Amino acid sequence: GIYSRQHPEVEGLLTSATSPIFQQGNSGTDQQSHLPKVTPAACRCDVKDRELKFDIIPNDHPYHNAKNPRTVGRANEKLASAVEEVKKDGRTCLVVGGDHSLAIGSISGHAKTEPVIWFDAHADINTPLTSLSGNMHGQPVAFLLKELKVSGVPGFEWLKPCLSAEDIVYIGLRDVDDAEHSLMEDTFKASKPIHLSFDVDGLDPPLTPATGTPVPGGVTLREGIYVAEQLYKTGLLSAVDTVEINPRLGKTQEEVDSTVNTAVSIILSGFGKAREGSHSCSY
Ligand code: 5AB
Ligand code: MN
Ligand code: MN
Ligand code: MN
Repeated sequence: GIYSRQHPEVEGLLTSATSPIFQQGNSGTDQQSHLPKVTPAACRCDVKDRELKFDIIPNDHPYHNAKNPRTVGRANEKLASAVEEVKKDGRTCLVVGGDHSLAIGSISGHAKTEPVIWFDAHADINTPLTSLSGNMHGQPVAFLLKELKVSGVPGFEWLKPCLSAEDIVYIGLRDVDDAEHSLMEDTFKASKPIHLSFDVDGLDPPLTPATGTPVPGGVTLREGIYVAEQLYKTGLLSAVDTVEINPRLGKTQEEVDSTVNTAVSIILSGFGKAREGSHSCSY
């Protein structure tokens, strides 16, 4: 998105303060008291607030395994128009939710379809047919993807899927349902060979102290291994660099060992070594 540092203009859409819709799992918990007030003073932004109110649609029975489809669908329709207006004014849009089903409206309203970074432990790519929980917050990606062609859901007649698989980057995934695994396998088919150039200083410095230019606050070992594992699972990893490992820079034998051991675990993961307890799946 475009965000001007000199004259940041932010428009905040508060979606959950007065409405049970978009709350975690649509469970109706009151999150209002936990919401920080976004003030111009806090971030030196020119903030324009607006609060959206949503209708609860009566007799909103499930569509397959999608709960409250009409209520969530109409609310998202409203949110999409609000986001669209904010973007027409050239402002940066901040939506404070609320559960993740609101991404359907928010991303649709953003329409220009910038790449989306989906930062989440979950893939949220269940469809009304695959979801085991029935919760809409586990389904927004499926609703947004052109490839999945989710249709016929009452309340979502307005929705035109606006994302292609190549527009989404997932970060943080670590709890993906079996059905989601299969959907992702079919949808996010990479086709070109992949080159991984892995600089160990991307990891948190205590993991690889024997490196030349450490920077505080990096990726955890678990996260690094996860990246390597996922790349292995694509079957397309055709070259790997592991760089900036410099045993001479270790101040103690322990520092040298931890650096080397960390690099070795990343390499092994990139070449198919499975962790204990890692999700068994078809790829
Ligand atoms: B959240 C689960 N995959 O579909 C499902 O928090 C969890 O927006 C969804 O990422 C989690 O209910 C949804 C089991
Ligand atoms: Mn959630
Ligand atoms: Mn989510
Ligand atoms: Mn999640």
